[in-house]
Amino acid sequence: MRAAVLTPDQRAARAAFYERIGTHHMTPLWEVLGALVPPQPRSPLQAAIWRYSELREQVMEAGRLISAEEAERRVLILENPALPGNSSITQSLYAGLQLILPGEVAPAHRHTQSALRLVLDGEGAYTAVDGERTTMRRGDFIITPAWTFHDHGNQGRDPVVWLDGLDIPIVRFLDAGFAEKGDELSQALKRPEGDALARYGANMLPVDYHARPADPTRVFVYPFERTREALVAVAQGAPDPHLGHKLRYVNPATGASPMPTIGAFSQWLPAGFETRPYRSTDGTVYVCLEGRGEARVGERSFPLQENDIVVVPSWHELQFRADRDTLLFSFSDRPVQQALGLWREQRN
Ligand code: GTQ
Repeated sequence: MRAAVLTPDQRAARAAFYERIGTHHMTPLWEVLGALVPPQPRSPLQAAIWRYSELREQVMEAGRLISAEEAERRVLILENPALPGNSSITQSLYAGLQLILPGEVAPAHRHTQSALRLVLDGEGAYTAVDGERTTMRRGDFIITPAWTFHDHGNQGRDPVVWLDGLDIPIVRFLDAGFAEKGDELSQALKRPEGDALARYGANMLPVDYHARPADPTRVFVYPFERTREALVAVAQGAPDPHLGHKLRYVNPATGASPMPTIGAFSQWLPAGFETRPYRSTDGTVYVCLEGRGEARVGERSFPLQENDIVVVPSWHELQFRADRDTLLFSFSDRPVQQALGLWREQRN
């Protein structure tokens, strides 16, 4: 709406009109057009950090208050401070810290929401996806595609904590959520551990397997060891000024993101490196897996240590500084935006 000087009569006439059309469930576009069609994204979300060293105790306390079985999933949701009660960390994504104690089982279920896990603390737990287990090791990136049965268990001696990332807000927005429980607590195993990685993740595919473009990957674990090895090798070269050494995880059968709604990335920032200011339209969750440094988001600055989680809303300017060799995992809705022709980035 262009600013105009109104007489009191004009003002009153409009107010009365707005009230009258309100009874018909209508409202004037010209009062809200600027907010509906902004010149650039103005995310209502806040940049924020969750420091693992401060939160670990709270996660363990949850373990004393409720069992994994009773909770179904014992998770502390990471809520964006600007949207309390909304169970989301960005507009489109959910994140939470899940705990499973030795001997526990988180029962089998499936849902139309897609999930990723990034293992942070402790070893000896497993996730089973569609009848195959994978042992969870720190830094492993594990996915449970939409509508695949999954359960978690811990046969080791340590409490195990991982970060969950799900597309819950996307599915909620689309009113497309379905879920069901499995017949058993832990699903029966159909294949030995490592089967999917061997069949789909060794630069080969089963001879008669042809993925459709939007199919999620059958590789459901991306072992940290391999990720790290790749980044260290790549880091022999010159870093990108804005991104350091950054790779994206893919479905090896298609080259697309592992799951259609969530993109995931891993990046290496050499000690002493500082990234140039960068912004993109995909609000992103970063996890510091190794190293230490600082994330600057707009006017705010967050010191980063191992297992700290930072959310950077859409179109917020971001700079990292690495005080030591630093390895960051991140995830966002980038594949959704790219499929819709919406994704943009800006390098300053
Ligand atoms: O592990 O299946 O954080 O269904 C939220 C919903 C984890 C899971 C979450 C879930 C799960």
